[in-house]
Amino acid sequence: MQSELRKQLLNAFSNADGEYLSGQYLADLLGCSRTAVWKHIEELRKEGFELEAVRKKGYRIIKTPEKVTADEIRLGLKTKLLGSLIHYEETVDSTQKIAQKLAYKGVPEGTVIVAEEQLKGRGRLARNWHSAKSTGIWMSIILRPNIPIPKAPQLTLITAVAAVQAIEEVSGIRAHIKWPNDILINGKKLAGILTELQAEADRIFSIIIGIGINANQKAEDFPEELRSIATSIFLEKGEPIKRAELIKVFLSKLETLYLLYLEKGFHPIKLLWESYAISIGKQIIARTLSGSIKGTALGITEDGVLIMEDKLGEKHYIYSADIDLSAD
Ligand code: BTX
Repeated sequence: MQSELRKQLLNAFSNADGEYLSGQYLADLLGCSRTAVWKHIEELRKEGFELEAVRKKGYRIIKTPEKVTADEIRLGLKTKLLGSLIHYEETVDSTQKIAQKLAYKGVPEGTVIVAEEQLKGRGRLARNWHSAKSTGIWMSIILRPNIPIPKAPQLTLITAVAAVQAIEEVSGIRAHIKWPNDILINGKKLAGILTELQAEADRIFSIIIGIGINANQKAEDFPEELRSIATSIFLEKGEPIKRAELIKVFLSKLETLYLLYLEKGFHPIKLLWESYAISIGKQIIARTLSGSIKGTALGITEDGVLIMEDKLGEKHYIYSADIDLSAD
């Protein structure tokens, strides 16, 4: 986990906006020795940051690495809640697993767990999520909203809106949401969301939001069986993006929407969500654990539940399902 001193140092560099900061200024600001400042600077260099040091002027950051380390995410991060703690690892089984352990230990709300690579990335219903090294965003966020358990799936919809908004801001690509958790572009999956709950009796202990965004994968980075159904920002746009930048924008959008939700409820999110949704008004098949239903997707309720109408005119309320667009 990132130290408080490192956090302050990176905040100082991001506030300095490319200007030099002297060793003495940093030591005073952080309340440590100049040697301690120098040690942190050396650690940043080892991580791949390029820092210029000029006598009588001080230090400034001239280049950041293409990684998603806590330090790189911290630099210029504008959120107050999300990313209050950032836990970074090079390789993990699943960031969800680490998040669950940390949540039980009582880490603060907004803690973010991020990795370069997942060996056992998880999708819904024990499916796999392919998470190739240093190509995508593999991240979990711990939230502790004071809401009733049945409302927890709304967090998936909030996250989907934040992801679409962040992807558009960073890459210019307008993706769409397929209820409940798919982010698609031209019918291919660009990102996925997995929301898991830790609850005791009728109280939510924490909600762990897992998000995987395919950022810089080339076709060959996906296994054969995914190539026709998965895509990445790079494949759509033809150029790579800075993953840490996308994370920062995403955390900032998610924080805004989350605080709006806590204050005003789901309604404003519903309106935004509908503006990005693709399946509404279309013929779909909802595959639920108790069987498949074919019909028209009418929209979502004020709680985020999908409403369908079958050909006999009967309405169905879908709480959890995989959705396919139907041919007829
Ligand atoms: P899902 O169940 O909706 O989608 C899983 C399905 O998506 C797989 O069965 C496969 O067909 C397809 N798929 C697998 N990997 C990819 C990929 N990289 N791109 C596109 N399609 C793929 C979606 O579940 C939820 C995914 C959440 C992933 C995040 S990553 C950080 C966090 N940690 C973790 O283990 N999971 C979450």
